[in-house]
This record gives sequence, structure tokens and C-alpha cells, in this order.
Amino acid sequence: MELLGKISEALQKGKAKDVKELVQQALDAGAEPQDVLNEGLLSGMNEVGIKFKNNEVYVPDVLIAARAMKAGTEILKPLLVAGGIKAKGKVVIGTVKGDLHDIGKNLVAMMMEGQGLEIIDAGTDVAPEKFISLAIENDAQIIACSALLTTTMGEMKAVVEAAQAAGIRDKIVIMVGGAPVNETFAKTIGADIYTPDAASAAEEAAASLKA
Ligand code: B1M
Repeated sequence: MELLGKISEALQKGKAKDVKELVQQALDAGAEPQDVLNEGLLSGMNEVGIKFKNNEVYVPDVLIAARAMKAGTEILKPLLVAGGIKAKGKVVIGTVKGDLHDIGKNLVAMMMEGQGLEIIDAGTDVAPEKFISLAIENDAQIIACSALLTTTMGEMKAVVEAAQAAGIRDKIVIMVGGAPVNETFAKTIGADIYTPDAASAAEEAAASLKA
């Protein structure tokens, strides 16, 4: 659909208002919300990432694109989270210490909400101790950590260790994800679940509560 390409282009230019309008137009024209997300918004953000890496765009451009991404996902949210049998449980989610990227984390939180899970969003730059104290205070079953930087993904190991130190490791499921994270890394640090994307993170979270 041509509109999805237009969404991607508008996002790359950081035109939040246009992104909003185009997302709505695509939905009105019958596009699936998941396709609008993947082929419109995420495809645009991926291009921004490539240009950022090649020094063709800079931090302010990326921030403006991120704002446009948020504007688009706000419209998709009610559609992405609708339907299905709801799981019950609480998840403390956050981006690890030193890391300010929150778009992927927010998508994961949104999809988990769609599975019926209660989300305690710790935000970004979350210290290991904060994940643990929030999990204890809220009696959460899952801690979900997101990292986008190779320099911060090591903080996930610190979260696992902090859970052990606090004596809650056997009661809590620790999920990890984000672009530089993979299954091998998750196993190495002793996390319970790695998933590559937001939809599978939500499914696995709900499944872990039923297990
Ligand atoms: Co940054 N950044 N950034 N950035 N940024 C990346 C990550 C980078 C790959 C760009 C590049 O060089 N190509 C690179 C990291 C290199 C590396 O470590 N290997 C990078 C860098 C270097 C930096 C800075 C250091 C730049 C600088 O200042 N010189 C700096 C670091 C700041 C910090 O965090 N301390 C920085 C800053 C920023 C902005 C603030 C400008 C902005 C973030 C705005 C925001 O988040 N509010 C930003 C952005 C937007 C990006 C890119 C362009 C896009 C990230 C994104 O939102 N993608 C990114 C390049 C790229 O990824 N192509 C880049 C869309 C999002 C939906 O995907 O978060 O991967 P993602 O989430 C996916 C999956 O990973 C997964 O689900 C989502 C999809 O369904 N997932 C999980 C995520 N978390 C999960 C958790 C789970 C399961 C799945 O379970 C718990």
C-alpha cells in the first residue's frame, strides 16, 4: 500500500502531524494495524537508524523522528491491544541503566497490556535495584528489561544478580530484549526469556504466567 511508504517517509522527516493523519488514512483504507506498524512506522525508523549510523542525520533529527513514531503508535495502540483472552499478572518494565531508548520498550509494554497484563513502567535509565524494588513493592511476577546499546546490555546481568541478592530470583521471571540482545546472551546472563520483538514478548509473558 502506497500510504505505508508515505508514513515511512513522513516519519523520517519527523512530521508528526502528517504521520498521525497518514496512519489514520491507512487504517480507514483497511490496512492492518500490524502492517501499519511494521511497514510504515518501523520501516521509517529503521531508515532513520541507517542514516544516523552513516552520519547523514543527527541526534535532533532522530528525536524528532521518535516523536513522530510516538504520534503514530498512539493511534495504533487501541487496535493493537484489543481482543483475545486476557492473562492476569504484573510486569515491571524498563530500559536498563544508562540507556534512554524507550520506543521499543513502550511497544512491548503496549502489547503486554493488550494481553491483559498490568504494567508498571519504570521508564528509562533504570538501575537494577529499582527494577527489584518495584517488583517487590508491586508483587510483580515479571521483570522485563530493554536495552538498545551494546554498552548497556550488560546491565541486564546486573538485574539478574540483584534479583538473586534480594532473594526473589526463584519467584520472578526475567525477560530481556532489544536490538543488540539475543538468545545466547540471555542464556549467558541467566535471564529466563528472550524475545526478538514486542508481539512475541507479550505472548511469552502471558504464557509464562499460565505455566
Ligand atoms: Co540511538 N542508537 N543513540 N537514539 N538509536 C541506536 C540504538 C543505534 C543502533 C543507531 C546506529 O548507530 N545505527 C546506536 C547503538 C549502537 C550500538 O550500541 N550497537 C545508537 C546510539 C549509538 C545512540 C547514542 C550513543 C548516540 C549519541 O549520543 N552519540 C545515544 C545514546 C543515548 C542513551 O541511551 N544513553 C542515542 C540516542 C538516541 C535518541 C535519544 C536520539 C533516540 C531515542 C529516542 C527514544 O527512544 N525516545 C535514538 C534512536 C531513536 C535510535 C534508533 C534510530 C531507533 C531506535 C528505535 O526506537 N527503534 C536506533 C537505530 C535502530 O534501531 N535502527 C538507535 C524502533 C524500536 C521499535 O525498535 O527499540 O529495537 P527497538 O525495539 C524492538 C526490538 O528490539 C524489541 O521489540 C521492538 C520491536 O517490536 N524489543 C524488545 C525492545 N525491547 C524489548 C524488550 C523485550 C523484548 C523485545 O523483552 C523485555
